Amino acid sequence: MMKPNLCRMALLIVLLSISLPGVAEDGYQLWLRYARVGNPDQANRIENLLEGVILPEAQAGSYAILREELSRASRGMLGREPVFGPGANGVATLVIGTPADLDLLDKESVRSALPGLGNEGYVLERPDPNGPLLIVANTPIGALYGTFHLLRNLQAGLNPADFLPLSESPRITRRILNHWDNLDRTVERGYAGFSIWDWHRLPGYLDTRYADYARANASVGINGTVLTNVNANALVLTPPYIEKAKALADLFRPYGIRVYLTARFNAPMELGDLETADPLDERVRTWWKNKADEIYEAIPDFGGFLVKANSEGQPGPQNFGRTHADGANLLADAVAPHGGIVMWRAFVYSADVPVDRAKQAYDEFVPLDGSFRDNVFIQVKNGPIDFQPREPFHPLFGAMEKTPLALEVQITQEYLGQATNLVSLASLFEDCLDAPTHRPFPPSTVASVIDGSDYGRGESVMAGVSNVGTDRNWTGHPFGQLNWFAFGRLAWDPHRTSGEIHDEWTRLTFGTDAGMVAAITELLAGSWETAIRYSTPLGLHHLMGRSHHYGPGPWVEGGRPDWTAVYYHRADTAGIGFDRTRTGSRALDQYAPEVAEAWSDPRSCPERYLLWFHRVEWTHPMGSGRTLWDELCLTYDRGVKEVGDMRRTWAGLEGRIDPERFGQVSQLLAIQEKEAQWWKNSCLLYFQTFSRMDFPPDMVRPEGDLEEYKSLQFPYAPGIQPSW
Ligand code: GCW
Repeated sequence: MMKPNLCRMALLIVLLSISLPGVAEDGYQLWLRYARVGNPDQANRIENLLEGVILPEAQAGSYAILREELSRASRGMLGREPVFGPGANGVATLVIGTPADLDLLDKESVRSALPGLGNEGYVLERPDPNGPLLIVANTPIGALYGTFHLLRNLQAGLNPADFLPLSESPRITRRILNHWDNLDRTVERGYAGFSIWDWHRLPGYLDTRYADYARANASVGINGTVLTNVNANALVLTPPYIEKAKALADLFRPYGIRVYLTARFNAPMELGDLETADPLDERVRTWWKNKADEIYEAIPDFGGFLVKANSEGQPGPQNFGRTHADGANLLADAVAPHGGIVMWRAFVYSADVPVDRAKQAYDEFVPLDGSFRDNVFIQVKNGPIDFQPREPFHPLFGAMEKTPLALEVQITQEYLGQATNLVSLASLFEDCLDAPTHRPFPPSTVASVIDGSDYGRGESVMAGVSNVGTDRNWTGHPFGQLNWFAFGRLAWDPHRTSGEIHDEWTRLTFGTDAGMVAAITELLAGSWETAIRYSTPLGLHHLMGRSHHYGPGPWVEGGRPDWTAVYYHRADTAGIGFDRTRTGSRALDQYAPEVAEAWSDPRSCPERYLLWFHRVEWTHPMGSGRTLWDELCLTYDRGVKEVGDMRRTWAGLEGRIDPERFGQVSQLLAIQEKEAQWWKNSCLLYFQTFSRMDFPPDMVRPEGDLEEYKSLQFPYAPGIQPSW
């Protein structure tokens, strides 16, 4: 037994080591580090706030979590526990709860804000300048979200006087992580180790990571998690796995998080119960109804099913001569009595259909508009191909007036450098959300389509393919954490800007030193464009290595055409690019006329989309006055140089960031620079075989040997689906 004094000293040492600059941090705490506050004024303000905290008593549930979070925050930021209950002289400094829990209704302003807040919103205010700060919500979850908001702002160094009063509620009702996690713990397109779901030891053993995962999600408002891969395994629908999923659902519930599962369409057959999965067959309908009842019996707030059907080898209703609507409605009817939803993915395309892959989802789904049940969401990727470094927004957004659409973005960086490249996806998500669709009516944007405001709909969904794994820092690259954070912040409010998110995340993750924050936010602001420049500039897409998608592979050909690179860039001696105008695949016609018109002329089409929509000659004149070839070369070159700049910026932060994360990011940026050079060299040497033009003099000439680049193999690159 340690003596009490020793014990206190040990605690002090631990507490000090959490926050001292220069002490290593392993990244496990994510943006919830609660580092010791160095600024004495801010420390004072926080101290004053936490010296009389009133909140409902609870042994378990959301209020217990909330109380523990306040304790952690106080221990970290101040080095001591908050005072729960009235402080000295019986004074309350922070009061948290719902009107039912607390006698708060005498505060007129709070009362009037509450009806509009829904189940997840909150008010933060100090109605009496000398009185307590109030966090009021309609539910304990709302109170938890409000508390996270306050703690986030305090950690970021903000003074409550500058942000009070405020009230917030989410613009999107279901903010869901999609895990492409398999039951054997591999993660498809996962670059941060293995799945955090330890299926074998569930339900008996609950890894402490589960609660930390839930906290992290709740802190940014994520309220749903699809536990399993869309390339689905029917086993997850069997009783032992339902028990395992229930254990997670029970743990996540007080954090406001619901569990969802992926449904393998052929499950009634694969689990050995029926010889068909035809959605119109009565036995199949009964099977799914019973299955849904069984799941809801175990998990009363089960969110519903996510389905990938008739896509990349997954079974679906078309195997039985039925439509996507027949399939989606089958599952929707099964979960409807329990309030569940179905997220049916629009990521469908077939090599047997002789139509531009970019057009296929629209062609398939628009004719079905109006035939889906009310609890079906069609889940659409941000762009029409597949999470490429940059895509124009998907033409389905705004094109289905009678069917709610969910937006699916990819947080894991399958095509954006995986876990070795520093790329802010806040910029990519923002670019998509802000895109003007002109449909259903100007000024519609992807955000106003998916948050339901254009249609006056109450329910809405935004999904993000998770980048979380068993790596100590959760996301592999320390900056991958930003992309998880950004997803949550944008799903809560799709109108937030990437600049705000960068600033907030940097302060929470690295501290509030103004020079450091300025340097990192600048680095983040350019990082997405930089990655596009050195990999797929000017509208190029799908140039990556085969199957593992790691690194460049513009030469990939043979096999299924729409899985090659040559299908997309179409380079030959005459030119390069995919003609999607009326002289080509006519994919542009799937957009609203205003959009199609703006992009249809190669001379006026934004250069970022040029080769996405147009096939042009190598000498095509660009806005800069240069030829396309020269512009392409200089853009790749610029991308590489910008990674050099990023390295220099980071190197300049030595001593201002803890050595562990500083060292990790330094090494990763060095890898990123090599990979950027590899992309540039491979792509330019390859494309030069068609352009037959010299490299412009004002660039660093590509080095190396094309044949050697082509011969590189990566048989154990991470994230490949074992069955592929
Ligand atoms: O991006 C592609 C991936 C596949 C993935 C598929 C999809 C889950 O390469 O690994 O499968 O998209 O979204 O279904």
